[in-house]
Amino acid sequence: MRVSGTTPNLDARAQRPYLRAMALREILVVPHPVLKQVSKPVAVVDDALRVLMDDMLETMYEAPGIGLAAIQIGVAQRVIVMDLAREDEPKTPRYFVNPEIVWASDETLPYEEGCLSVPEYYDEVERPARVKLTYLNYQGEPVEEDAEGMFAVCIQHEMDHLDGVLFIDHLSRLKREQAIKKVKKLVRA
Ligand code: GNR
Ligand code: NI
Repeated sequence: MRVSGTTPNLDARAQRPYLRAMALREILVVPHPVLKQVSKPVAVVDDALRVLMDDMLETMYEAPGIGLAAIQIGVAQRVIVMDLAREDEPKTPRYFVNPEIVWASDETLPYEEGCLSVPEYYDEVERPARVKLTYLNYQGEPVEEDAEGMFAVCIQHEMDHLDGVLFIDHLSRLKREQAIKKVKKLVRA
């Protein structure tokens, strides 16, 4: 029982409002029109943007997925989060602000892709096997990096989202329509 007259510390967050819980955000699915929007470059990497990136990461882990673009939670800014670590490995969160591909290999790599915005549909997409990209990290520092394998697949998939392009847009119209039909049915259920 409390007997002292000191301020109760029932809610540390109420006393320290700068400590904010991360928040889960809703992931938009096809055929949501916002997914077709072209996202805008980020002007400055500040605390508000880091709050967005924290929320995106938590939403991605919960889904679960290995990458998430801001437009998938309805925010048209050029921001991506990613974690390619396996479940049994320590987390390796990564953040990409205003990413640009500055080089892509002629060699391509076919890979069976999925997308949190096209749930439960998977199909093969062929993309450059290696890319060189530039971006700003969580601290807003410029980075140049080479990507190959799963990293190359995922960053290209995510960067497509920033331009309103989904992996099913790389498939035949028939397959794309089948995928959207499947998601609509799933959403109804
Ligand atoms: O979680 C995801 N898995 C995945 C698998 C193969 C190729 C790309 C991806 S990205 C996807 C998460 C997502 O939709 N990101 O936009
Ligand atoms: Ni996706």
